[in-house]
Amino acid sequence: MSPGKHTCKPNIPTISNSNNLSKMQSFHLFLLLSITLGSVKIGVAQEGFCSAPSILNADSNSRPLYWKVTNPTLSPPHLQDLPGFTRSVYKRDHALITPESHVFSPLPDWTNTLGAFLITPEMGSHFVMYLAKMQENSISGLPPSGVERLIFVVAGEVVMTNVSGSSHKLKVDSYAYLPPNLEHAVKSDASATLVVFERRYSKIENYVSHQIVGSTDRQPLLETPGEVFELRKLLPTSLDYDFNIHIMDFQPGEFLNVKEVHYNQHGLLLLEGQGIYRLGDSWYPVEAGDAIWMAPFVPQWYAALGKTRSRYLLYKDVNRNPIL
Ligand code: UGY
Ligand code: MN
Repeated sequence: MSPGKHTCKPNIPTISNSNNLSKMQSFHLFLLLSITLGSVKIGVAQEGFCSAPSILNADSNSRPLYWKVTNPTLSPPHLQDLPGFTRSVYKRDHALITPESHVFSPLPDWTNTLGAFLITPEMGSHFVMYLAKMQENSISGLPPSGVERLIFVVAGEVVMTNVSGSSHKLKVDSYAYLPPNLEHAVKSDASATLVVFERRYSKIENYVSHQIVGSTDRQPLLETPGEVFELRKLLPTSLDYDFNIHIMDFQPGEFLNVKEVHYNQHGLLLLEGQGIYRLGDSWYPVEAGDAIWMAPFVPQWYAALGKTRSRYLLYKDVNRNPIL
């Protein structure tokens, strides 16, 4: 049996006309029967009639960070030949968009870049979240006037330059926040994948946002009273910023203690690991590469499973009076 194959019940062959068997054939049959009966005995002894594929991935340690996001499992092996199968779901107050249903097309205003919009205002969100697959000699376009942008590198390497000439090399796990109307360009000489968030900046008097460049591993761990997950935030928590990106880590078996229901919206990209996401009354198995839209007030809860850390990146609107 090849590893990863799902099996149920041993397959016992039927014997049609045993009288006509040659000696050699009888010997082979004897061997086959011994092996088959042996496996029946093992099956009965273990009282496990079905076996499932191992969730352990032997070479997962040697892969680059966030490898799974750009090399997702398009469907589990036992469902690969099922026409039309997808785990994606689109409902009034949440959506799960899984990699086998991502649809890429040239990104307007960008060169040599394909984009897949995973969350857009048509769903009810006030922001967009998209994947941008940059190719050789690619260059970003600008967001519309008044719109702020955050890019996070999931694969490859890009260079971000702004109008004042400052230039930053951004590798996997690095990010840049660009305030509204700041002219900038993201360039790549080879293939690179970004997740991008954009929203119309919600301005309040006496506050203004600035360009931020950083990487997750340089962000401090924050207190999470009553929770066990590890939390980092990519942007300052000051009122200058109307959203933040949380990086949340769960060890297998850890889960959100609060069964959250709140006014904030979320856009989530699972960067590593797997688990169960509860959204409203639905419970979804999820894994790295999956994207989730959570509308305001959708009940939400996550439990990490599998053998490795779960890490997700989460857009959350903050610091603004909801009546604004
Ligand atoms: O901060 C949050 O709202 C976050 N804990 N939500 C979530 O993980 N679904
Ligand atoms: Mn939440």
